[in-house]
Amino acid sequence: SKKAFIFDLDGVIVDTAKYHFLAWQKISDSLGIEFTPEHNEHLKGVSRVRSLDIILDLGKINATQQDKDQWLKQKNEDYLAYIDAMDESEILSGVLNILQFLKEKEQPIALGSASKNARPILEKVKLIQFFDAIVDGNDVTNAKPDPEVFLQCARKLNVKPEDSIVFEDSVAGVQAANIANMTSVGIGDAKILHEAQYCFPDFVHIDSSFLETLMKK
Ligand code: G16
Ligand code: MG
Repeated sequence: SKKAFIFDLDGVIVDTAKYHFLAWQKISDSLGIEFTPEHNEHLKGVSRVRSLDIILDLGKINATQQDKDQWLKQKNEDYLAYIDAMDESEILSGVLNILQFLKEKEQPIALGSASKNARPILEKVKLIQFFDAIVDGNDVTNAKPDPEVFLQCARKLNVKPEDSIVFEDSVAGVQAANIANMTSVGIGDAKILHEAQYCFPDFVHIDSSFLETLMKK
């Protein structure tokens, strides 16, 4: 039977976290806030607006909405300059194989991301044609772990939540999939993603027999 295969973007299809980091670091530096790669871990899967608030909290900075809007605009402009330089070489290992396999098996595929820049990124790395539905930061009001983003994906694909499979690298995203009553597959460290029903270090470790098992369920 047909299952919905739903992919997160950052940390699952491409590693854009490094570009978010560089763009946030520039803002932090200009404000005299120390912002480390470790701090950046807490911004994964978190919206742009919420990310700025977390950084300002770090520096104990109170800012006007006008200032915040300016920094958000600057951050996105810098981030988009990195995105503009992306190409297919930035697709994470094993991702292309999995997408091709699922297409051959005529399984519906969706993207479920918090990013407002998801479409241009998929276009840059030339993967957009694989996706039957895209739900991103422009479509949802409630951030992960709220299941809204993944439930919208299933609805668009006309598949029941319980027949949907989510690939996620963030704890909040795994929780969102579980709350949605979907099968959660963690991509990353199994200790961190212990709430996921299955976990793999990357897509290279996911073989076709595992995917076929999911399809038969
Ligand atoms: C991604 C990143 C987050 C980023 C968010 C919003 O989420 O993990 O760090 O803050 O999108 O991105 P933008 O500023 O482009 O709207 P995901 O859900 O793809 O992992
Ligand atoms: Mg992610």
